[in-house]
Amino acid sequence: MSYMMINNRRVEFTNEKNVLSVIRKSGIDLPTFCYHSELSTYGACRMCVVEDDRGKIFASCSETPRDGMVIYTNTPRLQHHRKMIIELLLASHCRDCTTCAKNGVCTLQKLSRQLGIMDVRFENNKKQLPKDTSSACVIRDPNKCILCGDCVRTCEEIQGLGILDFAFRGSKMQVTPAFNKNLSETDCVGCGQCRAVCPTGAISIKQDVEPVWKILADKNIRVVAQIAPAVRVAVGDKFGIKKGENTLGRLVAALRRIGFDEVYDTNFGADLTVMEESKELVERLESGDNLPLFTSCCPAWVKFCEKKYPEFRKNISSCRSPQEMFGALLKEEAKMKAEQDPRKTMVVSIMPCTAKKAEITRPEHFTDGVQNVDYVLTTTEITRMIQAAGIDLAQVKPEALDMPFGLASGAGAIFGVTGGVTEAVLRRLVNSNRAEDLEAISFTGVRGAEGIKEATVQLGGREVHIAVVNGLQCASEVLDKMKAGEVQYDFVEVMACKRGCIAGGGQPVPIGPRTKKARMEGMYKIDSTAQIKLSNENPIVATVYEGILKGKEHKLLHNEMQQ
Ligand code: HC1
Ligand code: SF4
Repeated sequence: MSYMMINNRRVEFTNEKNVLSVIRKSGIDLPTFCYHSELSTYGACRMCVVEDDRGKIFASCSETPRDGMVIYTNTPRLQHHRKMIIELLLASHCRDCTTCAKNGVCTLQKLSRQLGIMDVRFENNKKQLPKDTSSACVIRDPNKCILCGDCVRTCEEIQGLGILDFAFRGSKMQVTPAFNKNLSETDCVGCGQCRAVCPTGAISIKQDVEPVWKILADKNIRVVAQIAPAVRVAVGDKFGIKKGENTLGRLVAALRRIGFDEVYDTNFGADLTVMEESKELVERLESGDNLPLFTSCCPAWVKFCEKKYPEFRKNISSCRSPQEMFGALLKEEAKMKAEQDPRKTMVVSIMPCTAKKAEITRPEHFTDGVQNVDYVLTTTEITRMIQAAGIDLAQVKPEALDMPFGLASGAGAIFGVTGGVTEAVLRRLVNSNRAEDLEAISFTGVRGAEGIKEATVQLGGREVHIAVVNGLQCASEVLDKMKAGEVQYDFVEVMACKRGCIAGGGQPVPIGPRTKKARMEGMYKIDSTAQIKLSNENPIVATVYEGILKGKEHKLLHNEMQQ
């Protein structure tokens, strides 16, 4: 075991990739703007500088740990250095913190406070640039960019898209799409991962809070909420609730208090997706057409496939995503009950995802000309609404979801984590709720954080080859290999965000490795304590197939434009 001396204390290390990781392991939260363990090391912000015993100052993120190293992390020289960096950043930064989307969660703001910067000596004479509000998912404000490059590397290295890059030189340097285009003119898929890593308000979520307050106040509108699987393990973050804890009951109570008429579970929509997608897989396996079947619940992935690999468009499942299936069902139910309740029904989805904001506007997600889902609020937006209403989620007594759509299986719950859709479909096809069988499915290789996972299972007397992918760069790798004939699959699940929706672009930040782990564990815990494990064992699923859905399964649950 090697060791180094950090601030005169001995710290052991093994395979940490840089000095910064050893420092953080020792319990010191050294500040950085540009370091993320899953991205390449950029070393540009210089906030993580340390000093060695010979007075040399260096960036700890870019230095390999060596046995016997002696370093100091908070000397007067380092304090001066860090303060100077922040002052210079503030000198060319707009100062509208009170109205900024990142107010309270901005790293620049946090470090200014921590380092005791009370005044900025330099005047900001930088020309103000226009905001880019063209995307349905995120807003880009170049005036708040500190050029850390986190978004650039995330988009390139994790998503393989490279929409954003550095342009111009010196004091004119900017992060922008190529040719200074608006995001809506690029191949941006709206996943919001750039927003999730942005330390300031340079990239923020497109807000739908105001129109939702408006409909909540309108007595002629029945406002129905559906809550996505991954929201419940993240919405507690800003209320001091333990990371990864299931706060569904508290959230339901809070939504009722802020005016939602009914509150349902998107996990129920996921159960419907399992029913339809497993049927579709069996049909395609029998016919041999359009294999592999690609999942369709992640709109960022669907858009990516359409733009970058249009030759595979036909492989995407015709199933609507769970939020869309559920939205269509809720609108149909409202139509059938119009005589008893003449109010207009509007559906608001509470989602971890920014791309879902664009999904609801796509033409195939209208049924008979009516939009299935009217608004998407991210976990971050609903957090703000709950706070604005003066509600402390940690103090709210949990309440049950409304019926009839408040009952979902564990299979529906795990949609929020990479591999969950596949596991849920396999449960349906194996059709056994014996503990050994459920465990065997969970051990096929579909669980875990790797970007590409492979599994082979026996179904109906044949081997079914599966790939589970998270991150669009990994999706490119798989599709390129498929094109080259190097791999062959029958079923491919793709989620754009690393580890799935638990780390979606609309979730509360920061989303570090520990947060991701806690949220993943939280999702699996919901499943392990669920009384119903299989989607086809959810009694409400059977009821809706016999009732509202009868004869309308395709119209309501599938993407009509694709058939
Ligand atoms: Fe997801 Fe899905 S799991 S896509 O990540 O299939 O957003 O949570 O709601 O629709 O169910 C997101 C999450 C979510 C859908 C489901
Ligand atoms: Fe949205 Fe989930 Fe896809 Fe991320 S993985 S873009 S959160 S649907």
